[in-house]
Amino acid sequence: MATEKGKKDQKPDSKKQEELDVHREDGANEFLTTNQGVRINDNQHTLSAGDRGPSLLEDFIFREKMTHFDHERIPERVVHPRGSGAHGVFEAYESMEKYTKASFLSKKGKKTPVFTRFSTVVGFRGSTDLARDVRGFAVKFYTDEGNYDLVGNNMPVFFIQDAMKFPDLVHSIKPEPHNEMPQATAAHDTFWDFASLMPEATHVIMWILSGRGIPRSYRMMEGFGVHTFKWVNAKGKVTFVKYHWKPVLGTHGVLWDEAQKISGKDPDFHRRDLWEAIDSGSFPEWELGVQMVEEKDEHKFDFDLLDPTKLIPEELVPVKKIGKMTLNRNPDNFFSETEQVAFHPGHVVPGIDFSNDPLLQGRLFSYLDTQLIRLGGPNFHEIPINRPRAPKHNNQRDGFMRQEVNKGRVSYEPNSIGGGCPFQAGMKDGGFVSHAEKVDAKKIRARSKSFNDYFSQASMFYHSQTAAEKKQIISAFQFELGKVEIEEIRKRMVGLLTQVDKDLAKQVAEGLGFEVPRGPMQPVQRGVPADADPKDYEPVDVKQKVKTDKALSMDYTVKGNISTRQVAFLCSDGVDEKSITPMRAALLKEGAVVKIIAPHLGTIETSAGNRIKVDKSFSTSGSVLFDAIFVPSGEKSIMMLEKNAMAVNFINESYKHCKALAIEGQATKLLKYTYFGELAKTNDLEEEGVIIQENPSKKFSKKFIEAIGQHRFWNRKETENIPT
Ligand code: HDE
Repeated sequence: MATEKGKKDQKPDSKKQEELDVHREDGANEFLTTNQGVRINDNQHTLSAGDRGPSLLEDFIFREKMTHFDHERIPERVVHPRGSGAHGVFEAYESMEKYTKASFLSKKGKKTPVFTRFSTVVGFRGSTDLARDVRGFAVKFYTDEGNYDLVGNNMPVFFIQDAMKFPDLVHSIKPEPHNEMPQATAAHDTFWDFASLMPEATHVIMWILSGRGIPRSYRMMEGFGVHTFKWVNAKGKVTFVKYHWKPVLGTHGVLWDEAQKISGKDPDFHRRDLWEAIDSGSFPEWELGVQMVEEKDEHKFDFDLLDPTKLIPEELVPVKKIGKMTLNRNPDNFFSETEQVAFHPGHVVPGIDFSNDPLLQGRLFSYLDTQLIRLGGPNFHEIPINRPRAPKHNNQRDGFMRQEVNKGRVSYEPNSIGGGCPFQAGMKDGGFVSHAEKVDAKKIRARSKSFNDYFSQASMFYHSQTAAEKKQIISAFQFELGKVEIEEIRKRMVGLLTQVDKDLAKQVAEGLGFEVPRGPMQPVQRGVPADADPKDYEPVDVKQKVKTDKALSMDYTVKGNISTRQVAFLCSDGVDEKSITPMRAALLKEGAVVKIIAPHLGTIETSAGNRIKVDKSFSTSGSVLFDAIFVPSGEKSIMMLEKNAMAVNFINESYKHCKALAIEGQATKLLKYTYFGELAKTNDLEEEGVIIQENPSKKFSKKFIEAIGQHRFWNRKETENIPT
């Protein structure tokens, strides 16, 4: 629940917020009424013939209440049903007028209200946040020239090259149709069957099976527009752009073992994390960046700019940061705002246009179409969260749930009765004009051969990862393919992996208990049109100029900021205040969140006889919900913790998951119960983020803070063998 304090910290400072205020409803200090405004006297009983008799049909109050309830649900999104949203503001760093006439990017310091929704793709609305999946990253800019939606993902490439394949992709990855299993995962036969027959999916699969597929937080993910878009300036000059959102807190992921446990402990982990960060005034921020390519350079790359399975390596075209988005207000109502918000890549403003990416072109149809069923008709743009801030006038009329009351006799154009209004806008008045691209072509169903390089960027991605990241990808493949029942599919997929990296394929195969299939790849029965020559669809091996790109590794990300990092203090009665107090103060100063975890809720008594509040008991918490763990000193407290299996498990599991640990004073006695206690006797584990301190020292908290700032110590050895 939002605290009163938190609410006040949130900043309803935009025009869009003022507009939403008109629609906000608050029942505080008001009478309960029907939808017609009639005050209700008894909300406990239906109207009946006597106190033991049948209910009466005339009970309009009951019927209205129940009918509304019966109709509460709307269809969830066909993809991306589970998500979380927040309001915020985008501020431009400088004028981009040279490249685009979009007004929200035209002036340094210009602020534009936004609503952003993050999502998983596959799981239903009630599924877990920590599924291994792509994350949606959709931003609606309420610009003064109309709404602009940048509907992206947390990965810069997609599974397929042509929109025609989207329903097949989604059918394969969703729960299987006969028994609706499994939930929120790609780890089943139909997805890997499809993927192993669609070599173009290999690149995005590498991303999903890396830490990007299991983010630490929505606030710690990158976002990408995926497709190449066009920017058009006032003179009509085109620049191709790729969009990037870079999180100020860095890009971080969790381990798969952790993700699975979080899904049990707190399936709302990402939703809660976003909500609490905003609620506490630690507003998440992302910088918007663009990679710009001049129109004349469209064909200068080893890949096709129109191919959504390819990225432009940052080594080739650097990302220019052009603004910052800050999310500073939680929604008041999940359904009204987060559920009803309707994004559409076709919501563009003058200065922004589409490339001919065949996936993007298909999306331009799908998003409007899907809202018609999801939100029940053509007037979804009138729902408050979807309304543009820019004035809206046209001759569209009627339809289910129309709210606008259009005045006058005229709903057509041209007209003389209405004085020709509303007018078409010339370019100087901000009228949208599509980029006049010359197209002279035959009407065909085909794909350019420049799209046929399926593996070189998948290899580039894999080769850009650190050793620890590669290890995670290998075990992710072993898990995902290990869930596949049909062996032929596993083998076919490993066959594809040989094209990415021979060693990767070998190690994955080892985990699956077979040898890498020898010889030429089995013929891939991938989608080849009936009368086409399969040779035209053979993968081509393009030697990319860029073999590795450090921007592709999460290890290369921003580190050192511990703001909002969750730190568990493991305590019991008798904990030493002199140990807790300075550590807590030092962490809070850096913006971290401290939680006292103890064997029971309520309070515990410190060695000095004071009582401190317990935030969570061991049974309602778990190490996987934290970034770092501190075990403070205190003889009695430690004696109780060493007998508590959950406390010892908390420490071992944090070590296993490569988290920063600080152990002080008498707490070092606990080391003998841990899996790294022996190691700590002979090795200095500080380099690996384990800070052990027998006697109090000022440097202690500093070292711990530095360790938390590293996010994780992925190189910690032999952690897989720790049983938890
Ligand atoms: Fe989507 N996608 N998509 N998608 N997509 C939807 O629209 C679709 C694609 C993305 O928080 C749907 O309103 C097609 C790429 C996000 O509300 C639907 C194709 C990217 C969201 C749809 C794609 C995305 C959606 C379902 C291939 C990254 C959630 C509900 C041609 C650039 C938006 C809805 C939100 C949602 C169709 C591929 C991102 C059915 C046909 C590529 C973030 O219209």
